[in-house]
Amino acid sequence: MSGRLFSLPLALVCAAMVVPAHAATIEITMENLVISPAEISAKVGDTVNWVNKDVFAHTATAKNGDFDVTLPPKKSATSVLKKAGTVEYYCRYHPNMKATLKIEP
Ligand SMILES: [Cu+2]
Repeated sequence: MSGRLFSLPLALVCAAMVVPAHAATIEITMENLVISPAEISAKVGDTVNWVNKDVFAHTATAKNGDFDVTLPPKKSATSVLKKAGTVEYYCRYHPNMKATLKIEP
C-alpha cells in the first residue's frame, strides 16, 4: 500500500522532465519591412516563432541555406534550430530586410 502512495509524486516529476528545461521559444517579428529583433541569440533545440504582421509575404532565408521559411501575409510559422552557428538571413522578396540569428550549441 505504501508503495502505491509514493508512485504518484514520482510520476509527476518524470512528466515534468520530458521537456528539456533549456528549450525555449523565441519570437521574431516582421512588421513594416523590418525584422525585429535584428540580432538575437538562441540555442540548438530552441524553437523560432516567425510572425509576419505585414499584409504581404516575407521569407526568412538563411544565407548558408540552413532554413528557408515562407510567411504568407498575417501568418506565423515555427522552426526548430538544429545547428549551431551565426546565421545571417534575409527576405527573398525584400532583400534589404536582414537580420542575424546566433545559435549556441
Ligand atoms: Cu519580405
